Amino acid sequence: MAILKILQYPDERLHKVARSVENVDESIRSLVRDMAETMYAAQGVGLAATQVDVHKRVIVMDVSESHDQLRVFINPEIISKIGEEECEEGCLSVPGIYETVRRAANVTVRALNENGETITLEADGLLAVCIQHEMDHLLGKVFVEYLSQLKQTRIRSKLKKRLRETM
Ligand code: GNR
Ligand code: NI
Repeated sequence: MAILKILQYPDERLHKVARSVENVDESIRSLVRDMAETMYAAQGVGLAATQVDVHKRVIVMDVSESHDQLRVFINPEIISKIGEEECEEGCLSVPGIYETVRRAANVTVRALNENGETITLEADGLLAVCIQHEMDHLLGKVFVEYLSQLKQTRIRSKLKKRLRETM
């Protein structure tokens, strides 16, 4: 297992579009294990492969308080979206920034798990928010893109400044 480096906004690689996984093989399972280790180490509730510079449609997630309910979504598709809800979001690629985003309140997602089996899950609450947030990453979209241009500019300069200070 390995802890992977998480790309930090504004890194243009966060805007790459991920490709579908053709075969859920040992290399994908190895990626899933590394992504899970990376997510737990960073104390996140989800991680998309895009964030570790792997442009494949793979997501790991664990919204449980006990941190022992890992969920894996490969080639996820949203098959139904209901309602709207606002939630304050954060992102491991945009550290220290928390902003409110409006998304569907309830989603049904179909995906493959790490064994290549089809799973269907209906989600609401944080799980629904997280699924949509991670699926955006796979499309090259970061949550700050839902904010006003002014806020995006402020966040970019804040993070660039912080990056300079830590070098
Ligand atoms: O750890 C995370 N917490 C979170 C909180 C509210 C809405 C979305 C998230 S996802 C985030 C981890 C992350 O960046 N995943 O891409
Ligand atoms: Ni994120």
